[in-house]
Amino acid sequence: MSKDKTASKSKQRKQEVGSTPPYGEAQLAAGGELHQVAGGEHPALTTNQGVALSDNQNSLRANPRGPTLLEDFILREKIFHFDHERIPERIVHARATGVHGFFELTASLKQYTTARILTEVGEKTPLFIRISTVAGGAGSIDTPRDVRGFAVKFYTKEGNWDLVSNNIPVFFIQDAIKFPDLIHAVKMEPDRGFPQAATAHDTFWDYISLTPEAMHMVMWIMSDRTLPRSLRMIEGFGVHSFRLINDAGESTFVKFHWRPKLGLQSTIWDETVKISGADQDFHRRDMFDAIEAGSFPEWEFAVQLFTQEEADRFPFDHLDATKLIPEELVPLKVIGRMVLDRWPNNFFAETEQVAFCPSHVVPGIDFSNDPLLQGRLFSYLDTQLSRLGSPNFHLIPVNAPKCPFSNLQRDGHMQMAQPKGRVAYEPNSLSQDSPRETPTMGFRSAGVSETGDKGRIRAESFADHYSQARQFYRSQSKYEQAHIASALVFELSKVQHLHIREAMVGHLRHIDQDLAQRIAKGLALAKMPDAPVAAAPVLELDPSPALQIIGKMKDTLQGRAIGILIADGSDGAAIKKISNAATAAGASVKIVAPRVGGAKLADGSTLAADGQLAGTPSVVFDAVAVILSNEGAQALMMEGAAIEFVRDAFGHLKAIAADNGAQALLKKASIAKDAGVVDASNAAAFIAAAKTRQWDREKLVRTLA
Ligand code: HDE
Repeated sequence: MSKDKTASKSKQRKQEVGSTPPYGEAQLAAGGELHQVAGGEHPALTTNQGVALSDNQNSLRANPRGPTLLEDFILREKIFHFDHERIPERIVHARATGVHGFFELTASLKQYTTARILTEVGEKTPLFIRISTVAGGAGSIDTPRDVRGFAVKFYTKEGNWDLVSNNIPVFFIQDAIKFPDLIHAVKMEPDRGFPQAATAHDTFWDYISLTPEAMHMVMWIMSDRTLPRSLRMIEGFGVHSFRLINDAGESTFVKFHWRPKLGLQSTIWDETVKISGADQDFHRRDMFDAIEAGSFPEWEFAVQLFTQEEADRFPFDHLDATKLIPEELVPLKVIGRMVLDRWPNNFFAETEQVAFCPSHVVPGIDFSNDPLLQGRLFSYLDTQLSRLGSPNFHLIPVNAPKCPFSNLQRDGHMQMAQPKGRVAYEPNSLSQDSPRETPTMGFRSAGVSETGDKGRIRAESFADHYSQARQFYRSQSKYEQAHIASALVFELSKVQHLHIREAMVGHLRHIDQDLAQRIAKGLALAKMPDAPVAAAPVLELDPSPALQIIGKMKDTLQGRAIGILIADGSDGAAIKKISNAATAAGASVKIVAPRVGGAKLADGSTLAADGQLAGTPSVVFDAVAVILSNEGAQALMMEGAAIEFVRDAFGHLKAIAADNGAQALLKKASIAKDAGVVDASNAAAFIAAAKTRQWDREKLVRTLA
């Protein structure tokens, strides 16, 4: 039989399967595979050269059961493109969530800067933000104990400004030359390829124990700051000092801060571990859901402004990225707001290909001499070339400025622009419209004079490694101190080498003797290790309450989630009462039932569930209600997931509302009554308790260091 005949025969064998959704116009072929046909709103499927495909289910074969032909350019192009779909992931900050939004200036900094984004009140500047974890690969979980990157690209009228920040205001190291070692130490150990996205291993703590300048950052990463409840509830910090320059050419130092409108909120460690199992995309999904629901996350943008003379009086060097400037010393001035309101069209095109560089600043903003920042100014451009493969990465839509831009740079891989004319140099006399300099408005650096001897010398003013670590620890509430201590015990218990555990406890002695003792006890050390020599005396700095999380939590259900566990026979009115009260308080409400189709309520109606019990544990909620009939409770008492639902809510210090029927389940889970365990009929009491966490309960549910 000729090939032509085979082809026409197989065509004849296709049968129409109708034009109903979700198939659309479709045919079933003889092999049983479905062919969806272009038409209506569906355009023709083509190759990248625009050639329409007649069949996207079968490669070209010599005969129906024969070898595939090399001439099949359609197969070749499709698989070729697929094989190259991945680009190198970021060496750090590979895992992230990206969102579009805008910045609106509410107070002008005209006195300090010429940057129009900081002087034109009411002006809305589009932006793209990418919030990341640091250590894990692109496919790692959203919720390891880790710093969060907080990188914002402002598409200003004067060019792109990238403020590439973290959710912690200090950093591990003082000098860029140490960064590759720090990252090699925290990443999975090279011989064994684990652990993924975790600091709790020998190489990380080995490096840290030999790097006293990291101690302040260690206090921050051991706090619950690294366990955010939501990316909508974290702060952002530019970390380094930058400079603002005004039209007289005068410069002022500035630190940048982002403060979440929903308040700061973290989870606790046991909860985080369980969230990681329940939903690996917990933060990405949370952000997606919020944007989809039109509940747009918002941050205040604030600055700390100070002069060289003021900086000279600080008891630390502001050029040292392991130091922060307490708000009590230099208050924050709120100058604007950021609203995130649009999810990207395509994760890869935008979140993956967005390229941030701290060196992207606009006229009126300049750098300080912070040696970490100086190293970053070099590093990021380099990384974009290796990831995106071309010096033309600025032409990718998410990276391109939204203001006009033109220069005489030409060519290179993946050039998308088509510059006209014969002139690609400057100065020139042959072109009437080629780009030229802008002496008054163009970018200018601060006129700072530099003196001193060249050399590899760390300034003595960088030598104090413990004072701000102590200040941070002592500024925390007792609950937060216990969490820091317990995190240290947890992490160091995962370290196999005793001498590393001991070295860390030695450092802690400089920070706080009581803390060192708690850790030594938690690790069952035989004796208290010696403290290492401190390069500078440790100062008693005033406590800074602004460094707490609990103090910055808001008593609110805005942006939070309530889960209501029901089963067959539950009381519909009781469910409605809790649900209405929670919704009125700003929470989103989800019904959880043993079957996703829902439960048959006492009145015979069916209430659909948003989540099935086994896949929707209480860790994904901020507070829970349990509404059960006696029979429903009896059934759920046999269900491990139901017992854990209430036991975990209790263990994670959350409010629980329970009706009469649900009491049996609470009893089975050994839940003792306290201020956070309320009767479901008292919706107001439940809402009040749900807005906070029951910190005093914690001593009953776990041993903290
Ligand atoms: Fe980064 N950092 N970093 N970093 N960093 C990168 O750039 C680097 C540092 C931060 O969402 C990389 O595009 C060096 C401090 C964020 O795409 C890389 C040093 C702070 C992001 C790089 C630092 C940050 C990065 C990896 C020491 C807080 C994610 C991929 C001198 C202020 C940006 C990339 C995004 C990403 C280098 C230290 C924040 C390799 C050499 C301090 C938020 O270029």
